[in-house]
Amino acid sequence: MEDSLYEIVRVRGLPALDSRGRPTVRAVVETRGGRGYALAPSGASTGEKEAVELRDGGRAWKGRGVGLALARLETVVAPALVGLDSRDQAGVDTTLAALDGTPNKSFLGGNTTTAVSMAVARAAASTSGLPLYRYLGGPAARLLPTPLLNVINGGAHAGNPLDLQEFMIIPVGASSILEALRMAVEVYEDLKSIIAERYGKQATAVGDEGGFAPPVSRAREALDLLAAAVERAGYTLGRDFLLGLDAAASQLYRGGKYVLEGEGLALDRDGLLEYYESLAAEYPIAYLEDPFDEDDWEGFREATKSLGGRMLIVGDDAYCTNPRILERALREGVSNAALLKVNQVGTLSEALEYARLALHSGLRVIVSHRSGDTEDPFIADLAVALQSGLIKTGAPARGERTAKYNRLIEIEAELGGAARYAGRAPFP
Ligand code: 2PG
Ligand code: MG
Repeated sequence: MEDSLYEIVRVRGLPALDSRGRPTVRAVVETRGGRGYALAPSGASTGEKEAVELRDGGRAWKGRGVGLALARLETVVAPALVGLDSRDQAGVDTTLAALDGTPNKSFLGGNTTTAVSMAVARAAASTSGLPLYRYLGGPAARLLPTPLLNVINGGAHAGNPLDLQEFMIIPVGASSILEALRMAVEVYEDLKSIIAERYGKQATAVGDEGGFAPPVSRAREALDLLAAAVERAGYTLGRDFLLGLDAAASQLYRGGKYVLEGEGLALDRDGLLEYYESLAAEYPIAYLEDPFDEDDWEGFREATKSLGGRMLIVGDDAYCTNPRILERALREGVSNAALLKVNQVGTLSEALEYARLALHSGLRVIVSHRSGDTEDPFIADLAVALQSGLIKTGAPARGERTAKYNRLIEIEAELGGAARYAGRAPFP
């Protein structure tokens, strides 16, 4: 195919709404021979070292407008990218970082750079005629990730008093992504019935990621609900399903203590580790994300030492998808898994570098959505491309979450007999 077809000829931005109704950036990139778009997602429990979103302030959109981000996309980014080869992702992303000129993408906005960077990859894929997962992942990309489905929401994502942010079911006993989703949906439906029976129908409203937000305050009550739902759906906990938690513990850390208001506890590092150990003794928890404050790497290390043999200890806010932070963490042996969110670092190339560093050091990588997300299914293709075997993208409900699951179903069908499902393999 002619090289010139890959040349970027036009870069545009448009405002869009995310799943919380807040404005975000859509980028559209045209090459001579194709076209790609992407939308930037947006977090609520953000890490300190994340790429910063550029927001207008003022009264319109309650201060969250993206007018300035779109203006810079048009006047600064577009003229610099036109003429570049869309396949040169690293070159494009280096240009974006140079144009931005800040350590945290605050001039262009991480929302701008993320959308543009992902749209460039899609434009190149579309020009090549390859599906995105194959363009990014090559001929070996055929592993469908095991989903971590957040079906009970707490913390910053819900209005209930639950301290921990996410309670996930993990359908490891399935043999395909479609079967995994069927099993998860059956449990999700039974979970809804059980919540309605125990707490009333008004308790079945959902939180930001499509999980239920029942009026429970203790982690054990939430885990009991999951166990009951798995059983009622006819599955065996520990065999068909494992469980996962995102403590998002930076949100709990106040004045040197981890304050679990719902539990009525204020714990030091050792106390919090004991709390996790006692939960792990009672439930088949195979995944624990951000168990300590993002700067409390000693806590992470101790959790990995004590629990890492039977579960993934995952750095999210602790690493912010930043390859430089991860390099340091790898030297210090902080965790055995790393979460990946492109918009935490602001370009696809940096996220890919982060994934390579982690995977080559034997860490598991989980490709993740944000609590404010969109109908863009980019991360489904990315998870298949990385062959990381794990994706975290919320409950099997709400369009911005199902967009990813539906894309995985589509990829699995396209691969046909060549498709593999990760299942239990990514877990210790
Ligand atoms: C997390 C994410 C996604 P947020 O903490 O892992 O589930 O939440 O996007 O709010 O940072
Ligand atoms: Mg997290």
